[in-house]
Amino acid sequence: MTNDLANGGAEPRNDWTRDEIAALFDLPFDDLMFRAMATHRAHHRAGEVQMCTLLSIKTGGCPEDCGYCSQSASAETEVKAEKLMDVDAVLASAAKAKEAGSQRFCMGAAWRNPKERDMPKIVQMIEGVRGIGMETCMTLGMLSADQARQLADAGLDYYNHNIDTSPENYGNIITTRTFQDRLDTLDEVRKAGINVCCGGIVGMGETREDRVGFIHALATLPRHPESVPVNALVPVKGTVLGDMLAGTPLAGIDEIEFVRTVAVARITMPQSMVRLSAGRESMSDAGQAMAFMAGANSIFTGDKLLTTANAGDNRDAALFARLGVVPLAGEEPKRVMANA
Ligand code: SAM
Ligand code: DTB
Ligand code: SF4
Repeated sequence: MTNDLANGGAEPRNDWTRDEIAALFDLPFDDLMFRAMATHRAHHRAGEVQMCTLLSIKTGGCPEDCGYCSQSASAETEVKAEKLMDVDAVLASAAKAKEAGSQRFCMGAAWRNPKERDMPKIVQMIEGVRGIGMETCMTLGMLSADQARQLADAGLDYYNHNIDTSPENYGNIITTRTFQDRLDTLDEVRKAGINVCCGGIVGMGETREDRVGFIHALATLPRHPESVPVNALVPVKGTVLGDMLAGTPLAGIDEIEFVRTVAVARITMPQSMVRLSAGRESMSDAGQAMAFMAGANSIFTGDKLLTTANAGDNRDAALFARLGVVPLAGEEPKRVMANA
């Protein structure tokens, strides 16, 4: 296996093979953790965790059929379809998040793709949130080249668009779009010069081989995503996967296997921010501590994700104090060059 430690601060690799990634997953847990910690320390300040806050700016009624999602019109959940929020309400929410110590404000819409009539409001939201001094992230579904350009011109720092799982497993989870559709939008985002936030979900009943394929797909993108969210499925009643996996503490994955996934993401994408995303609410403090040790260096703060509950500021503050973890000191967002 190639020695990623010898790589030090050098350029990350994009030529990982599936076998190399499978071999990382197979390592004895302490060896895997040792390598992940060493990689983390070579590229990041250990013990610092970035704080991001989510807001659902357009909730529910989504035409896509993602089997995990409370907001799909095909799911029978308690989430009601709402209109796109007003700009002022979004900015008030961002200001509150900033006051609570959050660095990045991530706005999510339950759309297959944004419509042209929505774009002026979206642009105002980006400009307004940047105006209060926060990094901006949006996740609005598929984008055309022109929409990606409009978002870039408004100053959007990051676009979140997840590949969610391995290419082989994708069709078992979502049928209304393809894995290639996701790659196409990621390409438009890159070409527009917006930083990429791209990850997925584990604990959806996938195999280890699917987790290998998921990390392999991310780590062999032409350029690694600047942010890699690793979500654990939050099982929501009325969704296909929620109903299938309800009642198990961390849905379909145990904490050790979850931490292994974080560690392999850290080793293969050394410069990326790896976000311990959905699912923290049902994780033990020890599980979260291991995930930070494995190289996770970003979280979602606050009581709510998009539609489901999150660990909350009090629990996070208590955990950070016990672990000696501090919020990442604010840094100017790095803008990437188009086609770089
Ligand atoms: N509609 C847009 C899209 O799908 O691209 C943006 C919003 S969507 C809710 C953002 C991401 O949240 C999904 O790609 C998925 O990875 C994650 N997500 C959604 N529901 C989840 C759940 N129940 N548990 C864990 N992650 C979830
Ligand atoms: C991501 O990977 N996780 C966030 C964000 N990107 C948009 C969303 C998590 C959603 C969890 C389920 C919910 O609250 O509806
Ligand atoms: Fe729609 Fe996004 Fe939910 Fe899929 S994950 S149903 S695209 S909101």
